[in-house]
Order: sequence, then structure tokens, then C-alpha cells
Amino acid sequence: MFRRHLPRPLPGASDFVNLIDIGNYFYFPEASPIRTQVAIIGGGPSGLLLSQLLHLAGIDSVVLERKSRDYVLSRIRAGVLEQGSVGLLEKAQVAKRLHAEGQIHTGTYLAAQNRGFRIDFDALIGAQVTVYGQTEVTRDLYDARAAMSGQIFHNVDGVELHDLDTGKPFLTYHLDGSAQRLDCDFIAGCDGFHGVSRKSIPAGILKEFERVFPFGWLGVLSKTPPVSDELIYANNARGFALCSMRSKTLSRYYIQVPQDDPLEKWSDQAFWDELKRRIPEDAAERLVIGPSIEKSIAPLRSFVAEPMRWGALFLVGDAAHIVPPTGAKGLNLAFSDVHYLHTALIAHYDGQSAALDAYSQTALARVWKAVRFSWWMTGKMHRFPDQTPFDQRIQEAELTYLENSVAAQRMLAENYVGLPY
Ligand code: FAS
Ligand code: PHB
Repeated sequence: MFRRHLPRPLPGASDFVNLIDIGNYFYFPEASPIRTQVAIIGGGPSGLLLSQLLHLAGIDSVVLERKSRDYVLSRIRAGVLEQGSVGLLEKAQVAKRLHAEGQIHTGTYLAAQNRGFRIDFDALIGAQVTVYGQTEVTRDLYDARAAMSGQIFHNVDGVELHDLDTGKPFLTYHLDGSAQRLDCDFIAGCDGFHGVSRKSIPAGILKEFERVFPFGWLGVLSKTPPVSDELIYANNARGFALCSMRSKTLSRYYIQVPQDDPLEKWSDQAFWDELKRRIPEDAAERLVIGPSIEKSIAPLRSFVAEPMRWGALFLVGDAAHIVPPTGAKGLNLAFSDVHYLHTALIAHYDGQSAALDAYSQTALARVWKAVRFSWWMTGKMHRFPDQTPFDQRIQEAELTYLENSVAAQRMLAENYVGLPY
């Protein structure tokens, strides 16, 4: 087996109209079918990173993205990168700006009852995280793909997956109004929670595990200096709050809100007033407020789909799992899936398919540990609607124990900076 970049259109494919029998109807592709080794659905961070890593290994891929590049880059999402994610971005040759502009954090603050304490990642486990927004990671990946002539089709409609268990899988889709076909060896479903790939696994095979939290996060991005040099996760009887950042002049704040709160309910001033009530007084006094340049409410859920492989289809990232952002795991978990899948595909094309056959089991082992940590941290830091005063005291006792126990802090630290791949 050898890896090489394939010719784009199938030879002779343009000489005749292909009558392709897909189940009950024939499909007339108006354009010549193209072929690639790995078809990637979704041009978010996981799809782009997978495409980049495969390219560097001499493996051909095509990315089909539903939205425009600008739309994808307009999303404000994750902000913290685990060490493993940074290493993977270095391997993908897209870490130059990350190292120039990202901020190294060797710890984080937790706060309760108007008092904060620091979890020192470096002292506890000799580790760190990097604060660098998902938007910038995605931008760097797009730029790298463009520089290496990566095949990314935007504004793609109606992607459908075919013949996943026949050894001859292919995708059909519409681009600029014309029907297209993409033949491939494998399909990577990097299309997020609402994508099409997970739904292409037969209902009798797919198992889904879910816990929806009875609250959401209202997030604000503001061109203001961060209130703290490191993140502050605050447990408060009024609800959770998080102080984060994107740079020394761009801050990211969150407060827990009821699950069905309308965004219109929250003026900027209402947001700032509530944030100040929930973070320690010394931080509230330092807080620099300003107009929101992005404001949105994200629901919180834990979700895992098993298996993460069906025939030629491999689920990656949010297509397979969702975690509440409390543990800063979402993006990082997508990247660990990319780590396992790209190394397994490289091995496959070199003649060793064991890792590919074990992908689902390998990826899920780490997914569930991250789901557990995110669920645990969410349970410790948020106020639940049916919570009693007893429950609040238990949360506060948990945090006091964490403040005074090196063993407890070490558990949090090793999960937060990222368990090994
Ligand atoms: P993505 O959802 O990022 O990308 C999937 C891509 O597939 C999208 O571009 C979509 O347009 C495309 N797509 C979907 N269906 C398609 C179809 N049928 N055909 C073609 N393309 C299709 N994680 C953290 O670690 N920290 C956070 O603070 C955090 N905050 C978040 C806030 C919000 C509002 C959301 C929704 C998520 C947040 N996350 C956070 C998690 C988030 O960062 C994800 O983990 C990360 O985007 C996962 O990347 P992908 O798996 O690439 O999925
Ligand atoms: C963010 O900066 O957006 C962020 C940081 C840490 C989290 C969640 C979100 O746990």
C-alpha cells in the first residue's frame, strides 16, 4: 500500500453521463465524479485539522463545508487549548501565530463564597494550557489549507452518504446548484452535533447517551482588558460565572442562565451587573466593562454517540460527542479524535489497519474520561434549579476540600490540562 495524491476526475468519467444506481433511483451527476482517499464532511476545526495532517502525510482529502469560510470564522467558541492540542497543531505546521499570540497559563482560579484560590498546574503536574481562541485556530487552519491547495468546497448543500458498508463508499451533494459525487475510501464525519454523518449510522447500531443540563451559558466578548491574568471559575449561590479572555485586550465572560432565557432579556448592563454579583469582590472592583461585540447563549449538554465508526464512516469531534464547556474540553476532545484517526489512516495506507479498526474503542476511552470530568466540574460549579441549601453547602465543602488538598487539586489539574492521548 502506498500513499499518493490521486488524479482529480475519474479518467473517462466526463465522456459519458453516469447512470448511477443508488437504491431506488438513478442519480445523474451533472459534473464528473471526483475521487479522493478521505472525504471529510465539515470544515470546522476538526475537519480542517484532519485534512491538513493527512495532506502532510501524503494522503488526499476533500472537505465539504455547508457554510462559507467567513461564516465558520464568525463563530466564537472555545478558548483554551490542552498541551496535546498544541502539539497536534505544531505537527500540522499551523502553530506559528499560536505561539506568537497565545497566552501560556500555568494555573486557573476557582472561587466560592467571595474567595478565590489557584490550582497551580505547573507545581502540581508540571503542565500548562494555552489560551488561543478557536476562531484563530480555525483561521490558521484555513490559511494553511489554502497555502497547500487543499480541496475545500464551501456552501455545499444536501450531503448524503452512500454505501458505507460496501467497500465503495461515496458522497453526493449539491454545489452551485449542480449535483455532484465524491468517491472515496473513507468518510470522516466532522460535521458537528447537527451534522448528517451521525444520522447515517443505522438506528439499530447507533447508541446515544445524553444528559441535558437545566441551564445555559450566556457569553459576552468585549474589547476590554481581562479582569485576571488567568481564568476565574466562580461558584455562587446566584449561579456560575467564568472570567476568561482571548488576549490582553479582548475578554470573554460567561454567566449561567436559565435554560430557556431569551437573549433579549440581557442588556450589556444587566450582564455586567450580574457578573459582578457572582465573582469575588476584589475582581468585581477591578472589572472593566464595555460594549459586547458578541453575545450568545449556549445550551449545556453531555452527549456521546457509540460507535464512532460504521463501515467507511468515522465520526470525529462534536459529530460524536458534546461536553458542557465547564472543563474546556469540547475543541480539545475533537482534536484528540483527529489524533487517533489521522495516525490510524496513515498506518492503514502503510498496510497496518489495526489502529483504524480500533479507532472507535480508542477514541471513546478518552471521550468518556473527558465527559466525566466536564460533568463533574459542571456539577461542582453550577447552581441547579432543584438545589437545596444543603446541596449548596456540599458544593462549598467540595471546593474547600479542593482548596486544601493537593491530591484533589492534582486530579483537577491533570484532567484540565488534558489526559495523555
Ligand atoms: P464544529 O461544529 O465546530 O464544525 C462542524 C462543521 O461542519 C461546521 O462548520 C458546520 O457548518 C459543518 N456542517 C454541519 N453539517 C454539515 C453538512 N451537512 N454538510 C457540510 N458541512 C456541515 N468548546 C470548548 O472547548 N470551550 C468552549 O468554550 C466552547 N464553547 C462553545 C460554544 C458554543 C455556542 C458551541 C456550539 C460550542 C462550544 N464549544 C466549546 C465546543 C466547540 O468548540 C466544539 O467542540 C468544536 O467546535 C468542535 O469542532 P468540530 O467537531 O469541528 O465541530
Ligand atoms: C472560553 O474562553 O471561551 C472558555 C474558557 C474555558 C472554559 C470555557 C470557555 O471552560
